[in-house]
Amino acid sequence: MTFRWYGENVDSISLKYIHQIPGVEGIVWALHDIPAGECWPINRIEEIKTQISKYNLKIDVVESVNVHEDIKLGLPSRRMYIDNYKNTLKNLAKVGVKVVCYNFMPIFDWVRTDLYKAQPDGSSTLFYEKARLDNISPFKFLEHMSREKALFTMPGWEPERLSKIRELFKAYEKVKEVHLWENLKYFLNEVIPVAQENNIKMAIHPDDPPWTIFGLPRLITSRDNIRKFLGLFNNPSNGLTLCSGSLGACEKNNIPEIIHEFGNRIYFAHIRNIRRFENGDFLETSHKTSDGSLDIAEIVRAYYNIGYKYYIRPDHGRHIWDEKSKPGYGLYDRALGIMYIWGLYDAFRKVQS
Ligand code: CS2
Ligand code: MN
Repeated sequence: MTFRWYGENVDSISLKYIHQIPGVEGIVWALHDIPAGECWPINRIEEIKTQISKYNLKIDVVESVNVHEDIKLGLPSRRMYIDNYKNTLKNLAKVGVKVVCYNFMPIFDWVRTDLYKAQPDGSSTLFYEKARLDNISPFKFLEHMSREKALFTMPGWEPERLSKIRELFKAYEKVKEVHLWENLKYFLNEVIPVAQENNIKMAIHPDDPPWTIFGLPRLITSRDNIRKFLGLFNNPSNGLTLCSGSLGACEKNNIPEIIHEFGNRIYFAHIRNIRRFENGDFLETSHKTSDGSLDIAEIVRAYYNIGYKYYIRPDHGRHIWDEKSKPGYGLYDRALGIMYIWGLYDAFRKVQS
């Protein structure tokens, strides 16, 4: 079991607290201040290792090493950025990193319309209002997001990235879905052999939400597309981050079935529940099965049944007990999520023995 942490002086949660959550063995980390496309320096990587090891926690999983837009756009400058990517992987391997999560979403990482949507019980949570996004230009949407005032900058929403948004939209005008697949294949051909030589499993994160937004193409959205993705470079180092909340926003994505089909290529499991509404909206809920539309108990059972041996983390949580944190990344609700997952695991184990 692992827990995502944004780093000293950045995250509102200390390693000491994370260490106190039952059964957490590792930290999911990244050098968030290094812009996409640059090589991560070994001294910075070692510094994190020292901080985390003090608490007897492992550093096996990195989320994310972000892919530079020029790679997704297939521009000639991708060569340089791919070289940097490979060097980052080699540096990560030196300290024993085993899994690297990344995504291949154009321009935006995950998208929500509300970061702190008030709930009747006094908590708040992330919310996606479909109609609002369908009827707004990306530029108006960004103005709206800056009014939402994220307490802390979120990954994928860094100010320096946002300032380039107009240029990026122009550049993506010519990049259709088929081109994005080609550019992803090119990236995998280059990077997967280096990952394999360095004992690293690459784990792509699904698109969140798993459908086109602002006319930009999206690839990792469904079971069929996951199959296609794994076939682009058929190698054990080319794998998945299976994020239940991202894929599950689309009703036709049956998560337990996906786990059974691709289980041996899932190196990182994100467990999160969401409640889908008929109009296409969705709300992030507690992990409890009855609170959302996803059967988290069945999802955990699927991992249990395939004898899943890789890394799991609770994904986003709500903001409860007046905690102030990055959207989705508070301590309390994610810790509750962990205990729910452990409870299910232990129960399945008991029933089987
Ligand atoms: C998100 C993403 O759902 C999630 O896990 O928080 O920001 C995720 O970290 C990236 O898409 C991974 O590259
Ligand atoms: Mn996720």
